[in-house]
Amino acid sequence: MKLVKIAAAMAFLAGGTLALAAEKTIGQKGKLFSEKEVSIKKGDTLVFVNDDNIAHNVMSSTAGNTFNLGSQAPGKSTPVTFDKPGDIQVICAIHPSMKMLVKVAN
Ligand SMILES: [Cu+2]
Repeated sequence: MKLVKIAAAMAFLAGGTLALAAEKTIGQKGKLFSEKEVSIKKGDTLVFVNDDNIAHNVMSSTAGNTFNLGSQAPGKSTPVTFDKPGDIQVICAIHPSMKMLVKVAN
């Protein structure tokens, strides 16, 4: 009886962990990010998909949340997990028109 309860509690915890870390896809069609602003939670992941027909270079130089995906060919997708809260400016190093804000809540 006790073992059954522990197993049930562990299953609940495992499910809860999965639900906490969300994943959202951001496209880059027509030299534009699919969202201008997105609100996520600490530990969530954004998957940057290049659904355009040219290469892009998604990056951020916001202190504490810097990353640089390098040249991303059409059709490629790359996940980025945001571990620190704050407002993060995400840009494309090649196309100045591509900008978005990622708001990471604690
Ligand atoms: Cu670009």
